[in-house]
Amino acid sequence: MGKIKACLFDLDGVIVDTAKYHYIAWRALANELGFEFTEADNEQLKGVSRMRSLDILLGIGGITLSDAEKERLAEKKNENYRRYILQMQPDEILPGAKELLLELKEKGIRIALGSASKNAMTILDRLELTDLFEAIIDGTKVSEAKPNPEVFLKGAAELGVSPEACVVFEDAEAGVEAALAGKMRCVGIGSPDILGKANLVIDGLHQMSYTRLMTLGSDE
Ligand code: B16
Ligand code: MG
Repeated sequence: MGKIKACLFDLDGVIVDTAKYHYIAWRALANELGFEFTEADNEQLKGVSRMRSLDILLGIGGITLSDAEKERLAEKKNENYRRYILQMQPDEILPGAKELLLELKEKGIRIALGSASKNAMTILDRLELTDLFEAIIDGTKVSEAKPNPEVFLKGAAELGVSPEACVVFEDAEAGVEAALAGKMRCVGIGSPDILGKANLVIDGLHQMSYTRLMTLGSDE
């Protein structure tokens, strides 16, 4: 295990909870198509790309559509979702996230974003966090979805840090798998039942610090 030089952060579920807005927008679409979409159903969409999310939703409703129609519905959902994220405020940043980013930056740890979202820039701007990230890799910059490690490997490359010196923070199982596939260490944010493959699982970034980060790769 090499020295830790960089941290790569997922966005939704790690820095901010946008899942609630995704849920409202996906549920509206499902209702329009004539079926229910529950909060439990929404769990399946976390960390998953927009088009894959739509496929899962249509599967729940037992609906088959043409690619053109799917594009139209994904766009419609996104327009609805953006109405919510354009109203977001910095106080929606999850506990401890900004404090950790500032502490790591001060200690010389390099910081990148690795998110599946094509709306990541809008969200970071609304939260006034954009300047804290040296590299931002989002859904507009990758061709392979998590668990493929592309998003994190691109982040490490843009920082000029080797994957072995990176730690990824992720709330989705596919994201943890992506980090490990990229030969990075990973801290899971959420339940050990789901994120058990991660090197460490915590409830949120309020439980992380520079000192604790440095213990990763040792015996913790
Ligand atoms: P968009 P992350 C993911 O973000 C979300 O968890 C997932 O629910 C969403 O479908 C995906 O972004 C795509 O988002 O529609 O904004 O492009 O967790 O990878 O930061
Ligand atoms: Mg996430």
